[in-house]
Amino acid sequence: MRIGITCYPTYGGSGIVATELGMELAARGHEVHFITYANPIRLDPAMENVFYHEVEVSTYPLFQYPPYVLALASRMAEVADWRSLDLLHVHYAIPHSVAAMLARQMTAKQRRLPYVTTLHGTDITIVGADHSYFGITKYSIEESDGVTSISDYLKTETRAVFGVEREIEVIPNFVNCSQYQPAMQPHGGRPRLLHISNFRAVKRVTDCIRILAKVREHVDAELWMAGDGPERSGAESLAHELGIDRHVKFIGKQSGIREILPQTDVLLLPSQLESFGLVALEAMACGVIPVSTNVGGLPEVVTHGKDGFLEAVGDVDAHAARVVEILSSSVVKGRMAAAARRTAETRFCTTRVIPVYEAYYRRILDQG
Ligand code: GMT
Repeated sequence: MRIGITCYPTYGGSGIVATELGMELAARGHEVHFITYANPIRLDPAMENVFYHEVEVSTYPLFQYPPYVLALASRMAEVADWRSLDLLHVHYAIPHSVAAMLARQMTAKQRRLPYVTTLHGTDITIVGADHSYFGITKYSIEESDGVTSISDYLKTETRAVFGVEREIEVIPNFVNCSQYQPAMQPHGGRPRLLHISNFRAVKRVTDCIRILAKVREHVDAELWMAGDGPERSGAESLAHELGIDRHVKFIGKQSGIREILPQTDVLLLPSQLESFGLVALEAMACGVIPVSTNVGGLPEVVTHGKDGFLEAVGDVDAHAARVVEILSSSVVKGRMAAAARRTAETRFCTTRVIPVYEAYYRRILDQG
């Protein structure tokens, strides 16, 4: 198949899923065309069967807001025409689904160009639900030739928020279990907690600092904070206030997260909401145990007490107690790390999930 993929190319789970999906499809012999405003961070553009088409958004003094959707739709239609694309697959409904809908209309005389929209989270729960985008988001979802959601939770939420009745296929996020592997040897340093995110309010990054402070009452642990965003300076100040800044390392944005994960023991994910929690899955594949919140799609990924822990949002005492429970017993840690790896392998490996996407594309193409 010849597939056009559009996503947010910067840091963020939806762009990562789209990029990894594209590369996996390319490795299976499909021709994959990324149509984005910048090179997606995890994309290896030198890869066989992968092509990158930049969307240029020119501006003009008259425009208070440069019309990105129009530039994207034009580029999608152009690439579809030049490279005879079979379909477009857009990640994150806003505004990609609308651009794909326009591209489908623009090319309708020459070819059928169906588009699949994958819903990731805040495109439904926050941005799409906002009054200013509600109508167009609902319309572009209903118009899509196929709609997928990364969890059952998000499917249910989409129905509830938008009242859409159309079919929504749940295809979970995935991890490449050969690339994401547990460490061969224990890392040898102090027990190490890790948090990875875009440091937005929804991630509750200061909870990580409070959790570490409580954990340190029992275990000499340290915390690595990977990523960057608006809440970083607040987290740094809190670490200083609590007198634990020596034990917290802000390591910034990281593109090689699969090298970092195996050097850690526990992943902290105290988010207010996660429709899936891709980072929890990537951690589990590396045998790193997630201690996260019991929200959104996380219970579809983590089984409480077996391959991780799920606690209430904001209950830092409970999160800290779980971390101490893991770090205080090599038996508990070993059992849960192995279970986490097994969950990733048996339910979420690329070898299982990518064929589901391929079959879904074929179904959409066969409907034409
Ligand atoms: O909503 C966001 O935080 C952005 C979005 C993204 O594009 O990074 O994240 C969502 O998609 C990820 C990949 O499918 C999921 O793992 C995240 O759980 C989801 N975030 C939320 O639902 C808050």
